Amino acid sequence: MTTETHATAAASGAGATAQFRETKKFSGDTSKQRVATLASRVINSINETVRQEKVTYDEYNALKAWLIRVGEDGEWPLFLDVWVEHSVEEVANANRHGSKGTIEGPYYVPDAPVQNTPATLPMRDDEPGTALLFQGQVCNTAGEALPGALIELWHADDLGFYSQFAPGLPQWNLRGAIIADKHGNFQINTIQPAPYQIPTDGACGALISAAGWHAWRPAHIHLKISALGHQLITTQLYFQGDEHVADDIASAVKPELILAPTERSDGNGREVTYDFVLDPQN
Ligand code: MBD
Ligand code: FE
Repeated sequence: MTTETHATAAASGAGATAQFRETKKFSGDTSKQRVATLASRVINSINETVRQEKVTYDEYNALKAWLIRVGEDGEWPLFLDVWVEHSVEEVANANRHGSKGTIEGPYYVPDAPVQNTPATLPMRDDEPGTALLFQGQVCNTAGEALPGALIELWHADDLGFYSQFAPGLPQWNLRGAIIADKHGNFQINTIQPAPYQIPTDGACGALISAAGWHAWRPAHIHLKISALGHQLITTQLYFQGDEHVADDIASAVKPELILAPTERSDGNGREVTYDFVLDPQN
């Protein structure tokens, strides 16, 4: 039987690349001046590194071979989201006053099944992992509830794999879109995800092992919170006590994003409350 444990870097990379091409539309109207500024700064910083570190032809050719492999493995989305996106998010959200955002990463899929609160994320009958009740309220920066706010969430399973990017998982496993009630409240039943390991058999894994780094992201739940007239926030929530909270390979943890779930009194797993504050649309 094919299960998520048979995931390969190349297959999940191909999936992430296809998803990006399908869903991320951007206008190609950046001015010549802007392109020239950004491209020359990046190129200059590479040239500076070469001069300062006296990079050899062997090292230059190893870089060339590695870059070729990143493309072959479909790992450009993974590489960029792990090592670059955090600074883009920091710049993009610098002027917000509401809840903290963080990176989206490569595994968001739009149009997950919509449910009203209280909801249970789509999952297998025997979905492994500790049950988690995730609940809270969506408000504006004035503290007023946002009725009908949309909470989209997606996360890895108890083995650290995402549906649609690893084989053998139902299409919408552990992915959903939940509509808050008239008080902006939501209650979502799911399971606690496992920490995520960057695939070790692809180009990014090769870089990580060649550099002597580790390949882990702390366990996390991805979210997009939106409401009419407000700025959508893309974020992630982590779990207190996870050893990788302090050294996320993707540099995407912020102290405000760490959950501390408690045991439920009915013995049914754990529960945690987290409220979201959305900034008004500019
Ligand atoms: C993930 O699950 C993720 O969230 C990021 C940012 C990169 C790789 C895998
Ligand atoms: Fe993730």
